[in-house]
Amino acid sequence: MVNIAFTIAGSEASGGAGAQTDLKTFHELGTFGVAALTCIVSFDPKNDWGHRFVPVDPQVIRDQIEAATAVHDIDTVKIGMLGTPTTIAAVADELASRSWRHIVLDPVLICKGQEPGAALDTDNALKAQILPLATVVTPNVFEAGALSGIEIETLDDLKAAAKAIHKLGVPYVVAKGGAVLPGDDAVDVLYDGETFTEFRAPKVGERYVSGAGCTLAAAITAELAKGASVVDAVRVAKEFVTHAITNRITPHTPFDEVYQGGFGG
Ligand code: PXL
Repeated sequence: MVNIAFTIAGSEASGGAGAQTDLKTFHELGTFGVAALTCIVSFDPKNDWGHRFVPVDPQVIRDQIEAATAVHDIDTVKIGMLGTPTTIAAVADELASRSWRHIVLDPVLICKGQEPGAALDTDNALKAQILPLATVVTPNVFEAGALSGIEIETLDDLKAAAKAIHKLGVPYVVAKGGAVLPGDDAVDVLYDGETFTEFRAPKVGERYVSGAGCTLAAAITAELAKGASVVDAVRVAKEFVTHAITNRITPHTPFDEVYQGGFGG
């Protein structure tokens, strides 16, 4: 039997992030990938690769979630970019009307190309309506700072932020130091309300890599769909994203893109 992994996320047409990345990750980790699209992001080569962003009609998002969950037995879902308060309200309603074993939230807060005012509305809606439904949340340093109100410069700050986000009602917080915190290793921490588990890997390369956050959260989702515990899912996901970063491609953009292929050898 193949396990189903579901993502509710945006399309990023170049294949480096979003639903495209989630599906590749789901497939590489041996699950059957299913996706409902929330928005369409198209990088603009004529405007410094800025994000052109088009939301999908909320009823169409609802229809996709209805279709996916009617076709399959799905108990594990990843939430990626939602993008607008209207989208967030629709997705929150659809999530709340079904039962899930795990909801993995990658709290994508800022999409370049959105107006700051609109983005603030979106951040607040995500925190109020989606975060309380999540069982696992995977903020990076910026998102952990925004969700907790804590300024993060060190690993201890990151741990304090993870504790604060746990207090907001999320059972498992995966706070990602990634390449941002000082030191030779990319360090992520899992906090489950009692214990911190650290996951380390040597930092890779100098250039920014798109899609690492999506890949980590998607890999956690795939492992949970297969029945792993959260700590084991995060351990495999950290190995998986390190592999995808190491094997990245260098396209025409000023940043590289993760490549998930060949993980199993
Ligand atoms: O990596 C964040 C992200 C998530 N989802 C979509 C994106 C991006 C960044 O470009 O476009 C659809």
